[in-house]
Amino acid sequence: MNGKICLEEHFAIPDTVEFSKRFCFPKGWEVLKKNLLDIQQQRLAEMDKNGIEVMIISLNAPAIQAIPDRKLAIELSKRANDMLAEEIAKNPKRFAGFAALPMQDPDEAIAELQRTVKDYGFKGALVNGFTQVDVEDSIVYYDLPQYRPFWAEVEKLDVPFYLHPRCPADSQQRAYEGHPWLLGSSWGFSVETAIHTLRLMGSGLFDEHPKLTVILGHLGEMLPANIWRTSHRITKEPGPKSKLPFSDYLQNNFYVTTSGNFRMAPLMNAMMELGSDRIMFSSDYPFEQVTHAANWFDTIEIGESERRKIGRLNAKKLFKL
Ligand code: GRE
Ligand code: ZN
Repeated sequence: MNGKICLEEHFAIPDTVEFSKRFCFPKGWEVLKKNLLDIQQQRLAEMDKNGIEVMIISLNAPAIQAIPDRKLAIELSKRANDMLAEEIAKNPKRFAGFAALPMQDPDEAIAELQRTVKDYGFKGALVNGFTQVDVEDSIVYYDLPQYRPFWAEVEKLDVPFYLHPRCPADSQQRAYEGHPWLLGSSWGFSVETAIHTLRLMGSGLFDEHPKLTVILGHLGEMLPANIWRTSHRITKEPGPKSKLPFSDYLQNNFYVTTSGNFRMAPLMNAMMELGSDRIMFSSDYPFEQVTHAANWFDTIEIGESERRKIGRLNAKKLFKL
């Protein structure tokens, strides 16, 4: 399919690129590093080859969220966003961007989102899970009260917030001991992101801000398969503050992308739980190959109108492209 739009696609700046080193086999690092730092060469060639018209680019993970020093987190977010804006300006028909945000300081996060949306035309924000604040051993989730003004601004600006994975915090890794291969994108990423999402839902965030849009990658981080049961099995006091079954939030406030999950069964879960209007094609380049994502998506047995929606039209509408 030509004219595809994809939106979980990463780059790095020299200050953040090393954060990605632990996520690949040592022999793959030089190529991954090169592809993270490149925008106009290899990346564009991959897009041309695979029928991608527009790529919305975001900073690598966990980067800003794993910098406890507020001042440095603020400074690096700005640097990354400025560099991304410069690259987009070289080819604005093909590239767009999501802001990296210093969630360590909610007011600064608001200011940076406003700046990048208004001055640079960024399409929203992509944030890599919980943030460490002030000390290394800290885990701050965005359902906490200090983030309510931030969410109000996201809703007001009418831009989506992409909740991207990171690994569970060091202090939360006992279940993974002796099995480090489980920690990253193979499993830990999804568990961590799913819990964060359920915290947001259970905090009543989407009752307070019903127009908020959150995007999840990897076909919903396993949530579409389990969301009914999660609501159904809540038997603890105090329960969630939310008013609706969690599946309602998934259908009203969420989109999922196909990033890094090129498989029919989880796509079907997402289609049945959210509907094909709320699914968008993505690859997760350069951690995945655009060719792999596109070859899968272009040939799976779904209706052609669904392929058009998921491959292009849903994103076009959501991001006003
Ligand atoms: C991602 O950004 O989704 C990612 C990483 C590291 C490894 C795999 C992966 O940041 O998909
Ligand atoms: Zn990703």
